[in-house]
Amino acid sequence: MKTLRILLLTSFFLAACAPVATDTNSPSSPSDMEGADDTGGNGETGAAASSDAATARVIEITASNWAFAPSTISVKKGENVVVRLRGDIGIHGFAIRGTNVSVTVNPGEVIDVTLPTDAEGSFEFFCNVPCGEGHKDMKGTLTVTA
Ligand SMILES: [Cu+2]
Repeated sequence: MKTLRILLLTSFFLAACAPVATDTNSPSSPSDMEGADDTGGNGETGAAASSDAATARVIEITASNWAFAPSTISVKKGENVVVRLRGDIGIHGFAIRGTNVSVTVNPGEVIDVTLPTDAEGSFEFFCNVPCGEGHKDMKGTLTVTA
């Protein structure tokens, strides 16, 4: 029953999307590349999320006991940046002061975090999960330059 329902939903969406895509494409320019991409993207689940990560600059940060590596990262204001947080040893948090960024990463886990780059300045990032004796030293600096 579940499969049937998904099939019905999928075909409904495809049926609903197809005429819209054709209508918007035909009068303007049939060879429009953006229109072609949109039609393809609608059929894929999670296409929006993966295309975000595809256009962003990815900075890998590893969290272990008791440090982030690297502990200083620098980005441009307005730049599309994703921090790929990789859990190595221990369970740690990754939070950026003055922002709503706050995630927890387990050993072996990889979490993508979109960096807020709308404000210039120096922002401390730190572990906000009590993780042992080095917890309070587990911090770094995010610099957003003009
Ligand atoms: Cu900690």
